[in-house]
Amino acid sequence: MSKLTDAQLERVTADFKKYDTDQDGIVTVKEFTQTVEKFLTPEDLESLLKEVNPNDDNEISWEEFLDDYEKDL
Ligand SMILES: [Ca+2]
Ligand SMILES: [Ca+2]
Repeated sequence: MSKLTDAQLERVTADFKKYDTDQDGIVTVKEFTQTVEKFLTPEDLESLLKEVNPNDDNEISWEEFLDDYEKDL
């Protein structure tokens, strides 16, 4: 499934943990928004959320996060 190198996997894992501010293994849309909103316009935030949370539930799962990372390589 994953074509990432160990170094890439390490980086994406660290990123995911950074967004998971309460460290429960799931990045909620709220956690993600709180982390990135200061860097983004509302429009950019909305389109980014569509990319990382394509099924539009309240969570960005590890699979969704990884998929998006692989797409952006
Ligand atoms: Ca969390
Ligand atoms: Ca989702």
